[in-house]
Amino acid sequence: MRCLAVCQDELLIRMLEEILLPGFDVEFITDSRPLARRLHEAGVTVTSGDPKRVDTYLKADLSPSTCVIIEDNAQRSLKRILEAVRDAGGTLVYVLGIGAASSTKRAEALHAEFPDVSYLAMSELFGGPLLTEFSRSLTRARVQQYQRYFGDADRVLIMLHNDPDPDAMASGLALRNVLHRTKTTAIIGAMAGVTRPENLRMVDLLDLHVEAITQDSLKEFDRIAMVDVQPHYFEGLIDRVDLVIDHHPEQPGYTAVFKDIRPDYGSTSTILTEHLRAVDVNISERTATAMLYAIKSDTLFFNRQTNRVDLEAFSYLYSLADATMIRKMEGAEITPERLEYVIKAYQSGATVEQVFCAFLGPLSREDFIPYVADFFLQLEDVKWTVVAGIVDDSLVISVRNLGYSKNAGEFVRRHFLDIGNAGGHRAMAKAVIPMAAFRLKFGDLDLASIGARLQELAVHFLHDKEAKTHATTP
Ligand SMILES: [Mn+2]
Repeated sequence: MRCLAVCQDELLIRMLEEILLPGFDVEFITDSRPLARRLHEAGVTVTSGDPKRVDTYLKADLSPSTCVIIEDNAQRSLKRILEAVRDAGGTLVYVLGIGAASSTKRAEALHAEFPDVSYLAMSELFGGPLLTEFSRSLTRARVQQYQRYFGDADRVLIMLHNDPDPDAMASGLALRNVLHRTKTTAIIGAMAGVTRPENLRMVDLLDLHVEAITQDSLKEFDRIAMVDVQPHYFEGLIDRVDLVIDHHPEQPGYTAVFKDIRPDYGSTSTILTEHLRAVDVNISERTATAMLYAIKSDTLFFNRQTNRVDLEAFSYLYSLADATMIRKMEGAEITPERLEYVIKAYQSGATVEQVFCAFLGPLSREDFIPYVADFFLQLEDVKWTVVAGIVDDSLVISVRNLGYSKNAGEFVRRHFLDIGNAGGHRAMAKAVIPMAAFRLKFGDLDLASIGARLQELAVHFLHDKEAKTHATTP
């Protein structure tokens, strides 16, 4: 393809030549004779001419299929140049903004008069890659610092939260790689092991080991790192660590020699992907698979709190990971036990005004509750699910909705924060309330009535909010 570039700046000409030459037949037009001569001697195809004159383009053999690039260095002659190009029959026209103070305004003004001309600002074209590079060097400096600090330790502990999830385990693996350590010199551990079936399946398929850590065994380590969790979680057991890498909001009340906490990231694995890339550590298929699965599950496959960086990490890891393995791990979601609770919920639950509500009774494990809540959200005509059960004498409630309706977190906080733990996002929330406290507030309900009471609360909450919305709308 033929390309005619109207430029006055030597740097821009040399850069465009480098970028376009392999695919395009490029010819430059400049109004400075000395510049044209110098570039010509350097082997650049360039002619000098007045870019405001139609015959300059006719001489250059401009046709409707020629791609025309015009440098805009904020001078007033741009319109006259564009008119000349148009009159000479140019149709594929691009303006490259360089040094124009407000490129958006300039682009708009130009568009009004020349609707077919595309405006490209140089700062936008280069900004993205350049900022990525800069932030990578910042990350590199950070990572090298903690690598050195961990360098002379005999035994390192990488601590995860209780009942570790995919993000915690994948981050543990990744950090071990960043530290260039093996499973004997960097132990991945937790105070309470993995229980959820899909997480156990991940442990199994990827041959992971999460060691049981006790308060006593903490002393056996020279350095302690924490991933996907912060020290406050351990309620005083660990108040000082060497490194914290986490994507949950930063908590006070502990000291860490190094920390990298980024609450706007969808997963800790995303942060660690950046660490690995910043110091050019090879990511094995196993680690990439674990991290990819972690990003998928922590962001609910980009359905919640996802950032551009999560997508970037995901697409980077995708080519390194084993996709078949991930499908196998995901298949573990459905187990006979879970199906039993789905059936129970189906039989005992009810849908009222698009709110599905079910009470599962006493349970051996908590994860049945969010599982059932997620499951029924797939039902046609269900927009909210509220599923509860009793675990260890506490009422555990999971709330889900399709995200574009009212806030699930606000619902649980309004009704349960005064008697237990309650919190969450717009689309998913959870409450854990001691049964005694629940009975004190809501009366001594029999088991069959708890579901119905929760449903009333949810339906009422939705109506209440609607009423408020109308009241504030004039
Ligand atoms: Mn996480």
